[in-house]
Amino acid sequence: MSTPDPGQPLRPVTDEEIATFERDGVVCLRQIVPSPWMARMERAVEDAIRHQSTTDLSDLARGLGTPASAPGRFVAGIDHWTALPEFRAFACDSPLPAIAAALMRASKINLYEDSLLVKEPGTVEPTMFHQDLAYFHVEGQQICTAWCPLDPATRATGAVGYVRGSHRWNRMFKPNLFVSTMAIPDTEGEDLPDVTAPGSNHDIVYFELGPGDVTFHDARTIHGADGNASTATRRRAISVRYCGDDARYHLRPGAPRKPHHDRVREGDILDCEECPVVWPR
Ligand SMILES: O=C(O)CCC(=O)C(=O)O
Repeated sequence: MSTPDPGQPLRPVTDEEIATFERDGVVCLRQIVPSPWMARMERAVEDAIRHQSTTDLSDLARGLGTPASAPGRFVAGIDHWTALPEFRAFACDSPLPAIAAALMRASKINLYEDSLLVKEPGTVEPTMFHQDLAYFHVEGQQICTAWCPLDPATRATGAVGYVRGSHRWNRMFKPNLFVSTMAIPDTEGEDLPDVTAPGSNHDIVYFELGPGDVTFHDARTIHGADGNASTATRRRAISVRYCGDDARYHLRPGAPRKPHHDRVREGDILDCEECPVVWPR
């Protein structure tokens, strides 16, 4: 028997999955990432938490006035791929770029960034609903996030919820502080309404996932998550953000910048060392 290629999805993306992504702005792809990746990334995540600059978002939330009595922490980090070979391999060499290309009908995929999002058991901090695009210095229709859990993500442990169809609202909302609805100062856009408010009638879908499952959402799709109410189950996830052919740099006032953003000009194509082409390969 031949060994499966770790760069290939376990199965093809179906036409129905592509149609769902286009219609809903999110799709759940079950059992598509080969399990060796997940085992490899479990070790990499522990290394990143131990040695890298992750941010304790629970501390941030508590600084912003959230009561501080829970044992859990929401630990997050960004751009681990730039320093850690395992994260680079996951973002560049795993099946994720090919899946992003299929879903966005793109002939070329650039890596924009990765994020680590760990909610330890007993984390009270929700991930406030937000739109990823508001944080990205990029514009286009073909921009998405792959959200890959390393543990069971259930409603209790902090599964992500997505407002179906919100990618088509044609509205841009200010980015928030992730654990607070407070907007990042000096950013542009509308204030995001409370999409979970009783009577607001939004169609919010939560996918319960396990390792090997992935959701892909459009960068304009509004999404958020609860804390992790379990007493023993961690909720570790890696998000990888990809852009397709039509993406161009678009510098957004107030949104956090990466060092190379000082060198880019409005409308530039992304291709560069900091935003590498990862598909085709
Ligand atoms: O993991 C979370 O809690 C939120 C994830 C998210 O917002 C994202 O990956 O874009």
